[in-house]
Amino acid sequence: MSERLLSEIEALYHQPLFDLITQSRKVLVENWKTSEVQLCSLLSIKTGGCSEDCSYCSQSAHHHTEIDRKELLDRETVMSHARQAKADGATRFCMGAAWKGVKEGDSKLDQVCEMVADVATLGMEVCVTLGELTGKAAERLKKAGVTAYNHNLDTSPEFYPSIVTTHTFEDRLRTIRHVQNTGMSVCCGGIIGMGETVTDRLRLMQVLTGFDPSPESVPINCLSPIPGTPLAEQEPVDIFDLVRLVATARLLFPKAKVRLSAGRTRLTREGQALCFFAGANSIFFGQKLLTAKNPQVEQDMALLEQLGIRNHKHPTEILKKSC
Ligand code: SAM
Ligand code: DTB
Ligand code: SF4
Repeated sequence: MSERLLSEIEALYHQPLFDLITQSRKVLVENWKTSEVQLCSLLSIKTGGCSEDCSYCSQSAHHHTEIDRKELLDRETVMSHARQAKADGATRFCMGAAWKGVKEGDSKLDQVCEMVADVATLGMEVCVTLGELTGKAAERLKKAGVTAYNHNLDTSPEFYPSIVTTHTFEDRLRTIRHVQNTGMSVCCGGIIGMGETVTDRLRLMQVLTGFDPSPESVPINCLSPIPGTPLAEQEPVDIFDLVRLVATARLLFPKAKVRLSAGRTRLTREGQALCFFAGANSIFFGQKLLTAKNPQVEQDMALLEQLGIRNHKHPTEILKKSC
């Protein structure tokens, strides 16, 4: 797939807001059930002590943050979280580890593969985010049952060196290519509110339009400012900037799940409703993300109910119906 022109993406993004969301709504309606969003559950399977210096992240060993470091969870603990997530309605279970990455031959990769195989028996989509992968590590994860690998580019190639210096944008792209080569789906998006410009946000979108295949999901995170990180004092993102980006992502990636990810605690109910109207069709639910707060489950359920939005059908329910 060749990248869309930046000028085309800018023209979409900068049109009058109601014209933009009228278009993005149409694309959402044509491709998705607008009365459903996917509920995803997130679990940090290894927390803190990461060698990388990502300036937004609570888990970097370069910053002095107040998180409880935790070594890799055991299989049983992960499985009990996954069972609970399924019982709570999640159709996707995402496991995240604070690692620079994993290689074949690492015992930690063997352990994650066992967790993945366990969770896959529950019939949920299984997503992992473990940092850099070699081609062989990606193959092992695919064989173990991973359905999607999350590896965000986070921002534009130009702004990336201002937020991370221990690895490069090109390193991130290499991992994504390894994942694509296995046939695993790619979940790739970014963070807004780190001090980047609108052009940086749209350059990220532009890079994503060059992916072949197109990303299966595009998480849009609003920075969750973490005390002790260099970005602790960043101002919240303007809601209309977020809505514009969600709508633009919907137009560029009609078949992707556009996931309203971190930072929802700083959004109003009305703001979130507008994001769903404009094209978002997935959220992380549960009271914690990896380390940061997420809205209370009851609040999320009440909001979805008020909007008349249901959970995506569980994959096993769809199977039962078609048998
Ligand atoms: N270590 C792996 C990696 O870097 O890909 C996986 C875990 S990392 C925490 C996953 C993603 O969470 C990051 O790429 C970033 O997009 C998002 N993230 C981390 N901290 C965040 C924060 N404070 N606010 C918003 N998003 C954040
Ligand atoms: C993604 O794009 N957002 C999620 C998931 N993929 C792994 C992570 C959000 C992390 C927010 C900060 C924290 O919890 O520490
Ligand atoms: Fe480590 Fe990932 Fe956090 Fe960067 S975003 S510091 S790689 S856990």
